[in-house]
Order: sequence, then structure tokens, then C-alpha cells
Amino acid sequence: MKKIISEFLDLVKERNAHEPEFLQAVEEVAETVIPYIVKHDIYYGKNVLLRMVEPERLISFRVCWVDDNGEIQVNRGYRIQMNSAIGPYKGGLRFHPTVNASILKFLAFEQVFKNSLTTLPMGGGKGGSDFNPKGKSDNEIMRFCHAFMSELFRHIGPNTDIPAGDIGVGQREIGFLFGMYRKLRNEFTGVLTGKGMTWGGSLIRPEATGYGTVYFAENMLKTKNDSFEGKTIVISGSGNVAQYAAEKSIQLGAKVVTLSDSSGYIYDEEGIDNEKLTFIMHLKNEKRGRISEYLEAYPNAKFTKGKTPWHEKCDIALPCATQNELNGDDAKVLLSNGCMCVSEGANMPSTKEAITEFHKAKILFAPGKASNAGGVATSGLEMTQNSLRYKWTREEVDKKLKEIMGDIHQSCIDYGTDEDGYIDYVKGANIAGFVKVADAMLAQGVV
Ligand code: NDP
Ligand code: 2IT
Repeated sequence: MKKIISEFLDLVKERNAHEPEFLQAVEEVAETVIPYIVKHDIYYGKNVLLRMVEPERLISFRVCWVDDNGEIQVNRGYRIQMNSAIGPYKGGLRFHPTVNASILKFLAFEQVFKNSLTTLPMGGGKGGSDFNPKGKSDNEIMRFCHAFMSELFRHIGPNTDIPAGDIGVGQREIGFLFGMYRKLRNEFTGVLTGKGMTWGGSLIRPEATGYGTVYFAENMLKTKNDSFEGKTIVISGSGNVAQYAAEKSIQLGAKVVTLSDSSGYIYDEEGIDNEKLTFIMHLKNEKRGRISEYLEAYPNAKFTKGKTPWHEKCDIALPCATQNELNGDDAKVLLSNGCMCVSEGANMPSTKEAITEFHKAKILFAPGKASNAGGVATSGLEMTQNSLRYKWTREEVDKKLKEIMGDIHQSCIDYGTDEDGYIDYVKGANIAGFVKVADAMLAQGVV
């Protein structure tokens, strides 16, 4: 088995040299899915996984725009259309200076499995740009988004490819992108998700990724007859996912003690309550400030510059910032401090070494493609509402989100339970996600 896996990975490495994040994502999937393929004749010998690691289409384009000083700026835009066997391409757009083909391919690859797990008919894609939104004026953001969409529009559509937000792309950016798409196509369709509530957005979509990450963790805890009540939670990030993971944790009676951004983390021993979270939401979403400014309002908290929060004692950790933000050493510290559950809000935040530590210790560990799938699932619900030209209530969408997270959890149990009863959520999510896409690909033939 080791030989088959390493031969496969060597081939992928040869074709995708210099793409470490993509190779990391493929390796994790190959190690769990290839043993399953080998045991199942319908998949064996059909090169299904080899077909899945090759994007159906990879689009790269120039984005030129004029900044507030009248200087012409040039960025690179991308859309990776990874797999459309079970539905139109679906996945977010990331605006961050680190964006490159490797990062977007890893995200698009993960998205294929994640979208398959949601139970909804969505293929996988991802896109974005190396544009850095930090410090830009609203007008600069608008000009960049318009320039970006002036090329992207020809590659997407409500039945072809439906982008959404990710790091650096929130409701403000989706608005500017949607405006340009609508103008160029002269049509009002559900081509993007994460739209504003008065122009086609779904209630609960802003909250969905963070809430879903906590719902998934709740499901995991239930297998141990446990809950969030009274637990201490450490969260990284302070953007969309982190904010709503914190909100739901507080609602469930837990104490959230940290949040972070790329400059460091805050620790509030008394707990970040609803009032403090409202302050953070205003600071990050309206003022677009730094998390260290929390101390100006709450001086009892401490700010640690340039560090991640994993050395603080907790029962549950929710990594909600970015990829590879939690390494093997961090995992050891979390475990030695008694952490018993990790639910990933971000995509691939734990390194391979960290996951090995969590599995060795047999704690509850959920990979992002299962635990953060609530965001894209609710995007799927937004698409349904757009097609119906209808709007569901908050309660209706939240109920569906909870059900979907429960279904994903059950799929992980079905495909990931080891002989000793330990639930390997990585294995479960990868195999369950794979089976649905592979079956569709086989049914549709070699295309
Ligand atoms: P936001 O842009 O709203 O927030 C991102 C947060 O992560 C910020 O606090 C940011 O800090 C921090 N961050 C970003 N890059 C780094 C870095 N290199 N090092 C340290 N901190 C960093 O993005 P989201 O909350 O939407 O996304 C967070 C994660 O969740 C990503 O991994 C994303 O792919 C994933 N995700 C998002 C979904 C969604 O619906 N939005 C759905 C599923 C997954 P700073 O402000 O300093 O950059
Ligand atoms: O990583 C993700 O799942 C997202 N950024 C959300 C994608 C979406 O289409 O809502």
C-alpha cells in the first residue's frame, strides 16, 4: 500500500513541483483514499484520483487598476475550476498578498471534497488575487473589484461557477463584484453568494462558517456525552469565521479567551462576552483596525505580539485564521494543557505533524473540509433561494445548516470509524467526499 501511495504522490509532485500547499492537501487525501480505492473494484484501476488532482480548468489573468494617487497597479487574478462532476464549480475568492497557484489549488481541491460532503449539488473551485486589501480606501477596493470582475465575468455564471468570499473578501467586496457582473451581463442572477440581505443574500450566510464549525464540534462532543457548557475556548483569527465561532461558543455557555490577527493574539482571562465581541466586530469590520486595539477598551486583557494563541490553556481549540497556523509543537502544547477537541474553521490550519499528534492522543479532531463546510453549504442554500426567487427565515436557514452539519458528522462516522471505535474524521471526510464525486465521474465516463 505504501508503494502505491508513494508512486501516486511522486507523479503528482513531478507535475506540480513548487506547489507545497497543494501537495500537502493531496497527500492527506491520498493516504486515506487510496487504501479505500484499492479495496473497492469499482474505483480501482480507473485513475479517478489522478483525474481529481488535475484542475478541469485553471484561469489566470491580468488585473490593472488605478490607485488613489493615480498610479497604475497590476495584480494577478485566478480562478481554479477544479471539478464539476456533481454540480457547477463553487468556492470562494481570496484577496491576500500570499495568493498563488499552489494556495488556490489546495483550496480548490479541498473544496471538491467539502462541497460533496454538504449533501448539496456543488462542484469545487476557488479563486482570488495577490491584491492586498490592507490600507486600501473603499474607492480603491471598488476599482480593484470592478477590474477583477471585468475579466472573471466571462468564466462564471449561476449554472457554471459561483464564487463567494474567503480571506479578504467579505460583503463589501461581493457587492462591488456583483455590481460589475450585473452591469456587464445585464442580468440579475445568483452568480455570487454572500450577497447583501436586500439584494439576494441569505440570512445566516455571514454567520454560517463560524456557527457550523461550532455545530460540528458540538456533534463531536455529543459522542462523548459532553457539550460546550463551561468549556474554555481558544480561537485564532478575528475575521468572519472567528467572530461567529466566538458568538456561537458564547451562546452555548463557553468561555472564549483568545482571538488573533496576523500581528498577534489577545488573551482575556475573564472571557470575551457579547459586549466585547460587538466591540471586536466593529473594530475589525467597520474600523478595519488591529486586534491589539482591544486593550484600549479592555486593559485587563493581554496582547502577545507575533504569536499564535495555542500556548493558552483550553478545552477546545478553533483555528479560524489561515493554513498551517498550528504546527506539531503547538499541538503538543495544546494536548499537554488538556485540550480535548479541535474543530477547524479555517482551511488546512493544522500541519500534517499537528494532525499526527491529535490522532496519536485520540482526541476529537475535525478537518476543515468537514467542520467549516457550513459556509459553503449555506451558500448552496442561498443559490436555492435565488433560483426560487424566495427568501427563507433565519430560523429556517439555521435549522437546515444544523441538519447539514449533523449529516456531515454522520458521514465521517460511517466512513471514518476505526476498529477500536475511534472516529478518524480525516479519513471519514476524505472517503465520504471522494465516493460521491468518484461515482459521478464514473457514471459520466472519461470526459
Ligand atoms: P477574513 O479575511 O474575514 O479573516 C481572516 C483572519 O485571519 C484575520 O483575522 C486575519 O488577520 C487572519 N489571517 C489571515 N492570514 C493570516 C496569516 N497569514 N497569518 C495570521 N493570521 C492571518 O477571512 P475568513 O474569516 O473568511 O477566513 C478565515 C479562514 O476560514 C480561511 O482559512 C478561509 O479559507 C476559511 N474559510 C472561510 C469561509 C468563509 O465563509 N468566509 C468558509 C470556509 C473556510 P489579518 O487581518 O491580520 O490579516
Ligand atoms: O472555503 C470555503 O468553503 C469558502 N470560502 C466559502 C465558499 C462558498 O462558496 O461559500
